[in-house]
Amino acid sequence: KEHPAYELFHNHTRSFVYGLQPRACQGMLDFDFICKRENPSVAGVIYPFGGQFVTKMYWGTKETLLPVYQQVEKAAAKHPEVDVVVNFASSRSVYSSTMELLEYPQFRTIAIIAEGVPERRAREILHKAQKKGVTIIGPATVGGIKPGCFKVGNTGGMMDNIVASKLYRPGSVAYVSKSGGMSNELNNIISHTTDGVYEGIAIGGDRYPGTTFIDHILRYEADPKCKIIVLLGEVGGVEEYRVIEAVKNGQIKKPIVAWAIGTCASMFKTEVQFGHAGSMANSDLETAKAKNAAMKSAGFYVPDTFEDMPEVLAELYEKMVAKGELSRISEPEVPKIPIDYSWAQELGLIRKPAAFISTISDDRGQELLYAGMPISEVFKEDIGIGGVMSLLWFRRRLPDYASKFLEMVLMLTADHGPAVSGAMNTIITTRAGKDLISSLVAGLLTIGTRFGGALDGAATEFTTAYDKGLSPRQFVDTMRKQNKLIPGIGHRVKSRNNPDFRVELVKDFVKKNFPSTQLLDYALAVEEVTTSKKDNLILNVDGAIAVSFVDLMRSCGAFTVEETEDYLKNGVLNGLFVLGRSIGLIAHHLDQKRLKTGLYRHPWDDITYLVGQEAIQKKRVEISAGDVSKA
Ligand code: Q5B
Repeated sequence: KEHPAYELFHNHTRSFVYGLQPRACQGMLDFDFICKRENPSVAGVIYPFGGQFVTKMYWGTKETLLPVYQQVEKAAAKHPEVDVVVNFASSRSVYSSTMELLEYPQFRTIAIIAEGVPERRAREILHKAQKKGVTIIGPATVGGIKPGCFKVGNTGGMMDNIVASKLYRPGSVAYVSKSGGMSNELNNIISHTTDGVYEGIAIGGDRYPGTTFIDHILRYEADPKCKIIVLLGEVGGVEEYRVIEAVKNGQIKKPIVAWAIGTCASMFKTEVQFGHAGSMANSDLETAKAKNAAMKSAGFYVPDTFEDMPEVLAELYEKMVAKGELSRISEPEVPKIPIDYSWAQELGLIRKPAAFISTISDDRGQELLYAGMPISEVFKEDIGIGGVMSLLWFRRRLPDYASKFLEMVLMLTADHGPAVSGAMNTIITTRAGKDLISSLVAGLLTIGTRFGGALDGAATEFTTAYDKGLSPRQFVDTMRKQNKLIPGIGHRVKSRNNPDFRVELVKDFVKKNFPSTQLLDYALAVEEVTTSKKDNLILNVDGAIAVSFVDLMRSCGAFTVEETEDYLKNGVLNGLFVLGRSIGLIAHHLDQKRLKTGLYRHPWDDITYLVGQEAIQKKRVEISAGDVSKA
């Protein structure tokens, strides 16, 4: 359908958004949705710098995809119905992108949002646009809005604002202003004093806007659906006089309510540059005061102050209704605003059970918190890695000796040479060419009930026996009867004669610092029994740490009995070995890398091959049984 030239936007207008501006796109689609448009006003995004092909948006509450084009040519060819481009290109690239857009005759309106476009560039754009008959809105603008039809980019602000100003349906009052912020003010005033906004354009505050007041007011004059025009001018420039001229020569007959902002400029001793690049009076004619006076004498409805504008507008509207020049419209149902989940949550409108709960750390605020303790405090108080472990593992500060013990455990278990199971696995994995994490994990996965992972078992068995009142001998016998090895007892190389100094250090520290050492004493008494059988059945490093830790939890006053049981059940003690030994395993990985060792292959002579032995044995039995056929 052909649309008259005065109609820049209608409820089938289709546009491209130039630049990746998901919020603006979403705002436009939300506006379309509450206006009950049949199709979205944004046909696609043009973004020359990405390889993205679609961007996800909402249409109402459903998700939809917007195509992203890298070339204008492709976008234009794919969507010949698009005649509006909202150009979000930066001030650096807006010139080249707009000049390129102007090469495509299908684009009839281009809104340029960028601020700081060099004036010479703006004039070149304007020159070319005029030659091609293209309407430019901007630069340095939010754009404009046509209620019920189309919204340029971020015009109108948030959706609740748009609904409050009834911009989801057309009224009869069309306005033109320079500032986007002030156009929000006008939306509000017009919606409260008349039947609402028919169209609003913010031409931008630069000295050389692509279109000026008169361009839009002439369109409004030609458009029969616009009944009242509002002009919000300002100090600087002479564009208001062109409107005055058009009123005087009869080109514009519709009533204009007008005000030029900046009347306070006369209060200053020197000439004042207001917010916009063009808002400075270079002569008396350009002052807001002179403009207001000239507009008033030309028959515009000019209030005494801007604050009086709503009253003047309301009076005019009521008068026109009374005269039958305007009829009141029946209000459609206020549309429900699709509201983003995160925004609704921020407003406290919705609640949802969280899928995850965390009670140990929080990175949402300004400062990271460990169990409520700001990270800066962690360092100020120099709580060390033991202090950090007590916060994160146990959600509380433990006494200093407890933090020290945690650190001691990490230091003692950090490594036990390359020959132990975990280190071997890490080394072999590294030599197979794997990365640090894979090599570390290969080593860690070796930790189990026999190697390094006997702490939890030791804590459980020793504690249960102790709490049951079993004597060390009874405990050892019970375990033997059950055919169970005692976790925490025994070592492949350490023995009574070759004591493990790590265990000696633990014993020494615990005896000196812990309020109670009942479990450790009990375990040492068990060791007396087991070593009497075999020299290497000592209380090993896993066992010594485990029983000492139970002593700590039971006697330091920071844990209840239930908490102690829960932590032990949940495997905290093996966690100590895993954490400590990670240090060593990483060291072995780095060591092998440093040495540039090659792929490891185990020597044949270190493996006993029994392949085929069973089959030969079976044959021998058959032959001796007389089955000659099988011989
Ligand atoms: N017998 C550690 O065994 C080892 C007995 C036992 C009662 C026991 C063994 C064991 C429990 C698990 C444990 C942690 C496999 C060890 C660690 C970290 C490490 C490692 C490193 C590091 C050693 C000989 C005779 C048999 C057995 C009896 C053995 N253990 N009786 N309770 N616990 N311990 N693991 O020397 O009558 O002859 O049949 O499983 O606590 O992993 O440095 O290498 O920092 O990396 O091979 O320190 O004790 O002894 O199995 O030949 O048994 O003693 O029943 O009796 P062995 P076996 P019998 S610390």
